[in-house]
Amino acid sequence: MQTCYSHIVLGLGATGLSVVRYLMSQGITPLVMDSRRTPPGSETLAHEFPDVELLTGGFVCRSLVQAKQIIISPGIPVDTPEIRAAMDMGIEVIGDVELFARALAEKSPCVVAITGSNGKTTVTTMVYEMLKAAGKKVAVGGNIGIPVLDLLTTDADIYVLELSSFQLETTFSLNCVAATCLNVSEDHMDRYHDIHSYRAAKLRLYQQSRFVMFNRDDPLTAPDEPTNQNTFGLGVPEGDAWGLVDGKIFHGESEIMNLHDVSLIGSHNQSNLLAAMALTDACGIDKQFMIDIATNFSGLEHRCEMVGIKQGVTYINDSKATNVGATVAALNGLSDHLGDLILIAGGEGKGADFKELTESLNNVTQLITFGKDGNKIAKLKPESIEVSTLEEAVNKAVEITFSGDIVLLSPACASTDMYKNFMARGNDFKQLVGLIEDGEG
Ligand code: UMA
Ligand code: ADP
Repeated sequence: MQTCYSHIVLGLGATGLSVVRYLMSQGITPLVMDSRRTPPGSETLAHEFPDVELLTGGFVCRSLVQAKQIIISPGIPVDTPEIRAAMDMGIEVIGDVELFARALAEKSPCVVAITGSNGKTTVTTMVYEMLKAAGKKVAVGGNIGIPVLDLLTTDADIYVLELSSFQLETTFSLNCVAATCLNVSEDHMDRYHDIHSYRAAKLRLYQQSRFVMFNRDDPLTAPDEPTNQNTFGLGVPEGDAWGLVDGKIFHGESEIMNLHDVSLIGSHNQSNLLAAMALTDACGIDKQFMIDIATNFSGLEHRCEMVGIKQGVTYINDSKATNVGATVAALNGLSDHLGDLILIAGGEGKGADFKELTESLNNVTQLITFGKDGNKIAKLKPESIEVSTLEEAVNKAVEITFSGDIVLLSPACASTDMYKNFMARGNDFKQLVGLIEDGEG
């Protein structure tokens, strides 16, 4: 006879493993299911918890409908028929972030949460660094790569979480000190009906925060209902808002610092910095700690990262640009450049409509595309070059560039058609650039 399980963990990636660990620490033995034949966490599960049952290759409806609670990983759409069927029967379906929220329910608010289509990891990292510099016991996790439940074993007073729309879909009771949605532009259109349902998933965060910071330059980030809110944006701030005046960062009428002293480059990063400062200000830290981090933090790997100069040509790795909005930001940031700009783009488009790229492609001298949806991007610019691999793309770029030019890898697509993840794609690019002969420019 088959055992009935009260808790079922769906998905055995990083999240599923963290959920199993958490439940086991609470004395609950769950059943685990994954639709993949060999989920990435199966070996670890067998090693750490040999008694936990794992079913692979699909979701077993009969078990799902007998459970009390289903904890679903972010990579699995809630709309999957087996999960819908369980929900229709009144079975509770939540994500790991909701379990985390419930574990903290007795505590006073101690979460700062960041969502948005682009800039989440950059802002999350800056907020973490600012709070740490101010002497707080701080832990960072979420979509950035560390499942939130794994943070509960750390000794932290405050948690800084990067949250994706996938995670927010199944989160109901976070109690944040402060939260933001940095921006909303099309992404994950293979999972959402349209940008409105994607936005709605992200903005669920606002109902779960005491204080909301939104981006006044992006109306899609504004809360639908007025709440305890403030704004950041690149224009002159009104009232208590955050913004820029004559090349300086201002909070209301008080000057914080000169943009010349900020290490990050690009106007999108100025927006990110304003958001990070506004969020940490809501945690009550001294402004000097924000200024110190703004002065020293020069950005993360794979995000408009300068790789090197070969034969006078500058190579930039923006492999983390997995959607159109990120590539637009990179191209806008390079619009003042005098030499030719070669863009390498393409990959898994996730159902995106690439038309939004068209205007920014005016800054591009030569477009080279590769990967599954490369041809869709190639159609947006006459005389684009279509190749099959990143190696061919780099070789082509070397052939056509001269000293003073820039070659930018900013794919506007996910990497999963050809690589394990965006980091593998970025590392491949860096390796290929490393192989280019370095002569006089
Ligand atoms: N999958 C199946 N069947 C299953 C379970 C998963 O096919 O039964 C597939 C999913 O479609 C997905 C992949 O497996 O393509 C991974 O899914 P997962 O939910 O097991 O992923 P985890 O390893 O738990 O990692 C997740 C986040 N992944 C996703 O949301 C897809 C990680 O964000 C996050 O760092 C981690 O939890 C810790 O919180 C990654 C991501 O790509 C970086 N996020 C998307 C993005 O940033 O655009 C939202
Ligand atoms: P996320 O975690 O949301 O993917 P990252 O900080 O990792 O954000 O940056 C991802 C990509 O988006 C990079 O290509 C980066 O240059 C770009 N980017 C960062 N901040 C912004 C922003 N505010 N607007 C548009 N693009 C951005």
